[in-house]
Amino acid sequence: MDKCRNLNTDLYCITAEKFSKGRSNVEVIREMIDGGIKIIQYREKEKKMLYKYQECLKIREMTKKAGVSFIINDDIALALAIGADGVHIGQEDLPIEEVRKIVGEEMIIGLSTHSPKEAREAENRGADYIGVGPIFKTYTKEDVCDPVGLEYLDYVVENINIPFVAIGGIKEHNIKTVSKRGAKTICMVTEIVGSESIKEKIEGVRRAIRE
Ligand code: TZP
Ligand code: MG
Repeated sequence: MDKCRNLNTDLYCITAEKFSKGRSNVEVIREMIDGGIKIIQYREKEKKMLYKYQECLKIREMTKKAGVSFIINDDIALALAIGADGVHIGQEDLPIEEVRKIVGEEMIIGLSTHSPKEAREAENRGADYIGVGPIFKTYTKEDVCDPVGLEYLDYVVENINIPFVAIGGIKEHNIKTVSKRGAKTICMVTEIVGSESIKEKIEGVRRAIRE
């Protein structure tokens, strides 16, 4: 089966328990799955490893049953330990070739990129998909760079031949700006996890893309 099949989707959701209105990641992910989300990334920077491992084991079971791809941010060991579908790394993590040696060919590797040069390198060096952003200003990520703007997205749409996800400050009210420029898969953190009803928000966002 094509390991990247679930990147062929409209929304890619990422966890952030501190913005989840008191709900656990397991509860949030249950709602995402019920809302029809096909790819989910676990991104928790401040939790202890044992807690993350235990939480991710549960999420792995839920996502597997539902046919949802489960990606772990940053932590290759955690991704391997729980049998994730993929790992998402940044520009300052291990070189992608080293990550590939560790995780093998079957695991998805996603890489965050912020410029045309980084996007071309990611493609040449074996990333399965890239993150493109932050498109707009975001307060969710702490060490984030300035917004890269829509011009970088235009570059990727025109020139890059692996799947990509647009990310950063994307909300229901501005998602159409991003989708109409050619981003097929859009990543959102707080807009989804911080909404009162995750299912209704997903429906609203999907409506906004279609309008
Ligand atoms: N990488 C680039 S921007 C970002 C990440 C993880 C955070 C995006 O969060 P939000 O809440 O969708 O702006
Ligand atoms: Mg990272």
